[in-house]
Order: sequence, then C-alpha cells, then structure tokens
Amino acid sequence: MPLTRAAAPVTLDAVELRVLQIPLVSPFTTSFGTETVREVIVVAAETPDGRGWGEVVTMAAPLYSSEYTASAWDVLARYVAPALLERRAFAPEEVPGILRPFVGHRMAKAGLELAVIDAALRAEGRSFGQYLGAEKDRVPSGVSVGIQRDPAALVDVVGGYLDEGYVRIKIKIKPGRDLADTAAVREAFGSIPLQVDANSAYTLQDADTLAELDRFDLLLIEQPLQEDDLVDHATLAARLRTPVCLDESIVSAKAAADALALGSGSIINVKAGRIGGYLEAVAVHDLCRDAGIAVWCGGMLETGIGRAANAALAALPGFTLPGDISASARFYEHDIVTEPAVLDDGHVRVPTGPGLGVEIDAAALERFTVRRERLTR
Ligand code: NPG
Repeated sequence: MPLTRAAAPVTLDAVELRVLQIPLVSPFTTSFGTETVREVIVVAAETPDGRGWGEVVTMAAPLYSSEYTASAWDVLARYVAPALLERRAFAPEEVPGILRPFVGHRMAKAGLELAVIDAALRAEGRSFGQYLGAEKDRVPSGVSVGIQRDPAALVDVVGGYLDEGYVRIKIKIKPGRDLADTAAVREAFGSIPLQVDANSAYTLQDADTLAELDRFDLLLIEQPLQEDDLVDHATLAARLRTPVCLDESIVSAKAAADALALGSGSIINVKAGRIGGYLEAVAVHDLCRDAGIAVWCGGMLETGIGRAANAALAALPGFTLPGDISASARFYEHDIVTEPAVLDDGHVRVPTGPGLGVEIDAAALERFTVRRERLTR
C-alpha cells in the first residue's frame, strides 16, 4: 500500500454507537420501497487525541442488502468494536485484518473503520482526501431521483434538479415503471447525461424490455439483476448496448475482479459501505483503473460524515463518471455537520480540513439520536 495511505497508529479508548433517525425532505422511492426517514448508525472512535467519526450506511430493513440497523448494531456491539478495543493500539490500515475473522457485515465494519481513520488523520492534521490520494478539489455532482407518481411528475422533479445545476441524472426504475419514465425524461431534457438504476428488480426474462432502453442512449443501467447473479448479468450485458453497471453485486475487490473477468458489467459503482470500507474502495478503484474500467462513487443517503468521505473518494483519478454525491439539502433539511455539502456550479467541494474536514453539530446529533451505547475496554 502506498505510503500516502499509512496513518499513524491510534489508541482506541472507547467506541460510541448511536442510531439516528433523520427526516428526509421528500419521500425516496426505489424498486425496493419508500423511505421518509433516514435511519443510520453514527460511530465515534474515542482516542486520547480526540474523536473520529464514521457512519454505517445500513437501512432500517434488509431491503437493499442483508445488513440492516439492528444487525449492524448487534455485530458492532458484540464483536467488531470489542475486537478493536481489545487490540487497543493499531494503525487504521490494520482494521480490515483485525476484523477479517468476522464474516460479512461489511457496512458495520466500514463505519467503524472510517471513524478510526478519521481519528488518526485528525490527530495528524491530514485530510481524508490527501490520505486516499484525491487529485481534485471538487467533484461533479449527480443526483438520484426516486420513482414518482407518474412520468409527468418525474419530469417536474428532474427539471428542478437540473435547474439547481446537477450535472447527471439517475432515475430509479422497476418493472412497469421503466420505458415510459425514461422516455419522458429523455424527451423533456434532450441529451442530458442520464442513467437508470433498477436495484435488482429484474430477471433475465425481462431482457427484451431492458434492451428497449438502448434507444435512450443511457450512460448505463445499474444493477438490473440480483446481487449474486454474476453469470446472468454477463448474459444480459452481452445483449444490451447500454453498459451494465454493477452496484449490489460488488461486495469486495475480489467480487469486482470476478465480475470483470466474467463480463458481468463494464462499469462499477463504488460504495465504501457495501464493500467493507474506504480502504477496500481504494482497492476496487485501483483494480478498475488498471483494467481501464470506469468507476463512480455511489451514495446511500449519507449524513455529512459519509458525504464528506465520499467526496474525497470520488476525487481519486479513476472516478471518471459523476457520482451520487449531491448536496446535503437534496435529502436533509438539517444535517448533523455544521457545514453540510452544498452544490456549487454542479460540483461538491472535497473538504480539506483534518480528517473528514467536517465538524459535528452536537445539538443536531443529539436531536436525531434514538439509541446510544458507549463501549469501552
Ligand atoms: O445520493 O445518496 C444518494 C442516493 C443514491 O440512489 C441512491 N442510492 O441504490 O444506489 C442506490 C441507492 C440507495 C440508497 C440504496 C440508500 C440503498 C440505500
């Protein structure tokens, strides 16, 4: 691992876990359900030099992935945090190895890993972007638009985001809400950068319908089939002109390598939570860059903590497509950081302060907390 990604060891005194419930500005509907509140776990890593912050991107229910709030809380409190507390002093890069004995639970592990990295970097005075190898000071901002009442309503909502300056639109699709929605947006806004996300809602039997999307010149179709459908994705990808992008299927750098070898997709959505952390995310980035595969940074309705981390990740050179890194206000009226991400000329700034470069709004954190526990050695 390059020297830039080696941080000084931390001494972990305690881990504080909180479940937050933060209201969304508007309901967010995907093929797997409608969210009106973002339930999220915020992790604080306490060290003698101060606190570091992380976020576990699980949802309240296991609809996007098998992990969910209660499973992540349980594994963090019983196994993951105790394993790090037991080790006491370690470098952030040792975290994946210490946690390796515990199978799966990648989102839970990623949140704690981020808190440890943030604590280490704040102590050093180095930014997360510098640590990861960011090469840009701002990243292009795409927006993910949920399924609306009908195609006309979708066109209205998309128009609003384009007016705000978002440089790429992603619309959610599901069977019965695909061709007409996509056609409406394409017709209303001409050649805007447009992509669709199915969140695993289709099977190979739907290949004819999905092939009809080819006429809309989409940047990509994201995760049409199930998480473990790598072979079916390869069959589908061979039939479509639209590039297939994988999200849910890419649970690790190994899964990414396998998917590319099989031809399951030609673009990868990198989400640090889904693959177990930002260090693994860099590994996926490096692998794809070497293979000439485009990647982009996905989003999971992050609070200001994860949003800052994602902006830094997306500033790595291989992130050649706009990510789902929108302004905080796209989802939240009140974020839990003092300076939430804003949209500036279609871009979001990569924070430059120590660690994640954002400060926690203690009052907001308190207000949204519905459960908390502090774990010590
Ligand atoms: O901008 O943070 C964002 C949301 C982007 O659509 C988005 N995320 O499938 O990629 C996805 C989807 C998602 C959100 C999935 C939350 C699971 C949970």
